[in-house]
Amino acid sequence: MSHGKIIAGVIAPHPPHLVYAENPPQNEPTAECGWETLRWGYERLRASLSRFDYDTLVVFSPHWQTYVGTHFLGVPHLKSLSVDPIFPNLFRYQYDLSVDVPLSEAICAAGADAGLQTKMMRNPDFRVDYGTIVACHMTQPEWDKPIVGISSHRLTHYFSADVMQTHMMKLGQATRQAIEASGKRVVLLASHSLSHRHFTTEGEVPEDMSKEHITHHGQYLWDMKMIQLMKEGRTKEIIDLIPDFTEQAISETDSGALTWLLSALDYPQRPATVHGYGTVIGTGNAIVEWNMEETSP
Ligand code: 2X7
Ligand code: FE2
Repeated sequence: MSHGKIIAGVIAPHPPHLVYAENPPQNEPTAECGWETLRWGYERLRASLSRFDYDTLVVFSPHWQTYVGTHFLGVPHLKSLSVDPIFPNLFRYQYDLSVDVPLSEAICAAGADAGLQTKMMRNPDFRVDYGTIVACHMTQPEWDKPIVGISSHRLTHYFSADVMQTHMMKLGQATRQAIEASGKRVVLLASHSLSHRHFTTEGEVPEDMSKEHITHHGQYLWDMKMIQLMKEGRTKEIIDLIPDFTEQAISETDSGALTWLLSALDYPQRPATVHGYGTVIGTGNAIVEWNMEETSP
């Protein structure tokens, strides 16, 4: 069977602050407001995706960190409490989610065929990380679609960003091939921030937006450079810049999420839609969509 398709690829940032400020029933802490430019960006993303049918969300998370290979969620149903270890005051979220295990297994096997170390995660008591949950919640708060969860193999830290990129390009290609063979229509989420230097202290009222700004102007310049390339469809240049961006802006691209996404989309030259940009505790975050169903200009 074929005709499977990636209908869109999205950079879907995961600061827990965004879920906190939305006040969904699953999250225990409550907020008055906050980070609206990003939350409204997610509203625009949801409106854009709602124009198309799809079966599964495939999400790559920097906060599911694995040191031997890439792991995939492999349990059909996962339900528990997810707590952000740095911001337990903001994120204590009761999740209840379904996993598209057949697609997860297919991507895992395609990665292994491409020479990567891959493994299915079969522990029914596994705690799903907040990077997965926040990106999925903000994209599809109804949780009415199954997900595939992909870990971040910490290659940048063991080796270098260049080694990470060679592996994640293969994983992206394997992801695309497995999706095409599955017959499913899929949205990919690369769950990550752009520049990632954050403040080391938090104000008394976390959602006090008078305190929110980028940590350092150099980070902002990097974020704007990368976003401009996305808007112009210059994705191969983004790949070339990821090692420097990762080092100089301490970007969460160290996780491999963006390299995986661009490779899975086959380095799209169509302009990306930037639904929103904003800072969260000093980090730079953008919601960016490459919609593959729209006719390219
Ligand atoms: O994981 C994160 C992040 N990437 C950015 C900002 C704040 C918290 O958590
Ligand atoms: Fe993060």
